[in-house]
Amino acid sequence: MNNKTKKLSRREFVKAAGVGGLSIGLGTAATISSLFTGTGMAAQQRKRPNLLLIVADDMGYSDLGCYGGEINTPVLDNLAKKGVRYTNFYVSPTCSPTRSMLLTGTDTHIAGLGNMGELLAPNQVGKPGYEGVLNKRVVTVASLLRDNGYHTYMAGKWHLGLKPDQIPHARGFERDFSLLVGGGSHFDDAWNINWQIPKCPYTEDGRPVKKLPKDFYSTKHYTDKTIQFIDEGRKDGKPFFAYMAYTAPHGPLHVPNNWLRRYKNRYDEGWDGIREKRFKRMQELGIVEKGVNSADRLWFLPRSSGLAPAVRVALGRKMELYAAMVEYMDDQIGRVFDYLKKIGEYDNTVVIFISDNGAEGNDLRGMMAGRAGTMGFLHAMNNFAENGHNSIGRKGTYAEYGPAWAQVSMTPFRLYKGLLADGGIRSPLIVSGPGVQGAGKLNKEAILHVMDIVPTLLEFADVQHPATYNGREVAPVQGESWVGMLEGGTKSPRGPGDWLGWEIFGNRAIRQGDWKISWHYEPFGIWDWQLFNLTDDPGEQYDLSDAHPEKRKELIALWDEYVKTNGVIIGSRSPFEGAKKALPDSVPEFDNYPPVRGMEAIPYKKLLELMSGKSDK
Ligand SMILES: [Ca+2]
Repeated sequence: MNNKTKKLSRREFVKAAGVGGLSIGLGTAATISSLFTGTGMAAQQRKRPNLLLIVADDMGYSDLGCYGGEINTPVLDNLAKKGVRYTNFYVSPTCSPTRSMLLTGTDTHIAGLGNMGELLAPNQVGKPGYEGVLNKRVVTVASLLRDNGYHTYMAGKWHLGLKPDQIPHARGFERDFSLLVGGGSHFDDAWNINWQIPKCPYTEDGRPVKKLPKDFYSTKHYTDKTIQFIDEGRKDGKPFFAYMAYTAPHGPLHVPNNWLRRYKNRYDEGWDGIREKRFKRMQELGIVEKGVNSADRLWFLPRSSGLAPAVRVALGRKMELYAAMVEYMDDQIGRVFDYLKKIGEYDNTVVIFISDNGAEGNDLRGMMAGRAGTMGFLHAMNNFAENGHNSIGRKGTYAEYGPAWAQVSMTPFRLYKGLLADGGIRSPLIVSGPGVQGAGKLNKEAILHVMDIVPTLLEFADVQHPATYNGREVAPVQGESWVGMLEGGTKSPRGPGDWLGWEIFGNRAIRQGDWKISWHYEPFGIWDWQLFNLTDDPGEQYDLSDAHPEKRKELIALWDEYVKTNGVIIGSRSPFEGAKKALPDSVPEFDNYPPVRGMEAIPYKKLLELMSGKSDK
């Protein structure tokens, strides 16, 4: 956003070069030469590529093998070898705001998700940009591509509105199989997390789905549907845009029965050791620089070595399920790639892979279920109550892996989903496909944003973003197209003066170049602005406000501009307003759990002896 100079789109550049000669194009040497090498040819002279946008739900920055994770993800690792990985790609810290920007290219406070619909504050209700659904001030990339000769398909999570004029079918998707809400059971029982809509609503081709098939598992079904849609639409030779919005690995942690033991005992050692190993691999891969530190373990979390072995195994079990969900998704993405290879379309498909927000460290089930006696509590007790060590992962259970493992998934960053430290908003990004130069490389220079994806897809498809759509004015794109960068002309679509902004639940942040300011409710921040240098300190551990007061001031001025440009209304209530009271100031009184002697838990027999006074040791 906020580019000082207007950039020419590929189409404008080709036109300018053709009419007035190369001198008026003022493009880079590489862009000019691409005119002659063929990568920048006008639409009519080249085949428009298929566009495949794959989104994971709540997956962490460092989970994939190609980002340093120990989870087995050969398909995405291979995609990274064929394409380019980016280390500075940003999303919103929660689901629906990211999706609003992903599909419209403009800020979430304009697109209708200024706040999540489920969590609107009283002073935001009824205000423009706070509809809680994708509003009519924006047009989706699906509508524009559909109107310009693309088939448009979606399978997976929508989370941008339930009513007939708000669903994927009404917002540009010719065919869809969609979960309309934020998340729930991954199986055919379809329990929603949210008691207000007890069963998850799904649509297929715009019509409500009455019953899911008995063997339904989210990731598998969305993959089947994507392949089916592409297959049924390919006769006419039109290119496709497919949006695969997986719900993995969003809670509840559910995996097909034959995947339940896939990572058995792989996480018994606990989070600290796994996190250290990830960090080391990330440095070896060049994802993070040698010589920088990762964020400290969050102040309210115990060292994993202080846990009794049986407790470590029980908590590691949750990470086993999470890892299995991620690998299963990777495996299913492989099915789509295999299918595209079989029909000869793989090499003509631009693939973009991202996660929609940071890994989930909040107790979502707790937030939804609330306290005993509430409807949410009854709903959770009734449908997600069986959560023993041997049951989790199966239908009817609700497990999440909690903040300690979320921190592992977000190595080396601080915090996680819902918050504006980079642990909430940094995502992996892999881009591959025709014209993408630099196979296997890492790009660490470009600071990219999820709003960039719409202008990128439109430029690949040679479609202009309009000022009006169906007679109504639509908000302009704020993102920057990556096509010039992908084709090797530039390192980044943004210059040193460009910046990005965020606000949700009253927390705020601005990033410009190496610098970031953020404002968080206590105890996640200090209820005031803090200044960080992300290049030296990606874990946001050192507040440089006192050392660089001028820089802090400059970035606060950008925040004011962000509020003005996007109509931000700080909520009168925030889900984080009580966090200071809810979280302890430090690791709760003991470091060992359960109470241990040395590293041994107290055996039950010993406990009985202690209780009966037969022993005092
Ligand atoms: Ca999400």
